Amino acid sequence: MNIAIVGASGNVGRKMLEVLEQKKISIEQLFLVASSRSAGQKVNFNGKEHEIFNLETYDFSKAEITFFAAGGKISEKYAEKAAKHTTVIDNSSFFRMDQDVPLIVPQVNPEAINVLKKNIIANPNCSTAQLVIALKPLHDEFNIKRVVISTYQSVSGGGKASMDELIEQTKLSLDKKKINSKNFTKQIAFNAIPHIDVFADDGYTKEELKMVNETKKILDDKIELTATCVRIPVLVSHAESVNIEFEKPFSLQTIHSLLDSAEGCEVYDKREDGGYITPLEAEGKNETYISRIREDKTKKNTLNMWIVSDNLLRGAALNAVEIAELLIRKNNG
Ligand code: 2RA
Repeated sequence: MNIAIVGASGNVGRKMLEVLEQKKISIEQLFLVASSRSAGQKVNFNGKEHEIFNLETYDFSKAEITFFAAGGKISEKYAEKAAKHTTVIDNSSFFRMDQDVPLIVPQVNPEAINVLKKNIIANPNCSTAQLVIALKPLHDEFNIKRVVISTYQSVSGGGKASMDELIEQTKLSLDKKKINSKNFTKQIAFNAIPHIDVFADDGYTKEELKMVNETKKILDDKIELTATCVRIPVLVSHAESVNIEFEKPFSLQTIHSLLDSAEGCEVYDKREDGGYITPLEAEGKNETYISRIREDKTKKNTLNMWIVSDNLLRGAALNAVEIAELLIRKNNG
């Protein structure tokens, strides 16, 4: 299998290399591709140096599978052209709601891979991926009616420059120096910003609309959802406070065991000091953690819980590589 990564020098591209090394997919040749700014740089993969190719002149027929992790504009410009020669797994939002492009979390809707009209598969938004992986086993059993989500999203969702800026702002703030935010709409250090991605006319942000629309596409169009997405001064991992109303009554014990046995999920819920998972602990882990599971006593058949996952892994690189594994299994019959 020959594999290519477009955006190999970015946050998600570099994570993909780490995941591919761990997964030990048998890769014959790996092609790393990026803009002219990074072209020519050398990157180590499995103990071997790989030179980064220039996207503008790269030949997409070199690899059977090509990951795109360079943002929506690059996917818009190059992915359909590339898909004539290679199966594209796209991490951007550009094709996610395209009816002819499956949007996949392998543990939730693997069957969607069977119809590949454009030879492009979309990877969901990070905050959606960790949500649906936890909702799926509960929806199968108790039928979800409505979900209310508040997110606590790390700055790595905004890229490497946002991570660097959080560190820089934190130092400036401790030194009582003036802060001019570049990658954030307000100071992020020691703050929380209720705004991720651009505003739509109805007052929701695009990040909030992505959570709603993508969850419906992946899991079930009938589920009603509403979200508030907030950026917090954490480097990696997104957390979500989630309120779920079911059609059927549930027991907390069944919720625990369904979540704990679901592939990709792990329950850590001790009802004591520190008996929950925080973003720092989820960093670098493949699991989506669920804690603080409790009944919402104000509404029938309703539950509260806390979901935490490494946004660069489940929300991006790991999910994309698992889609590739699914594709390879399908192609091998
Ligand atoms: C963010 N969800 O956290 C976005 C990244 N895809 O900004």
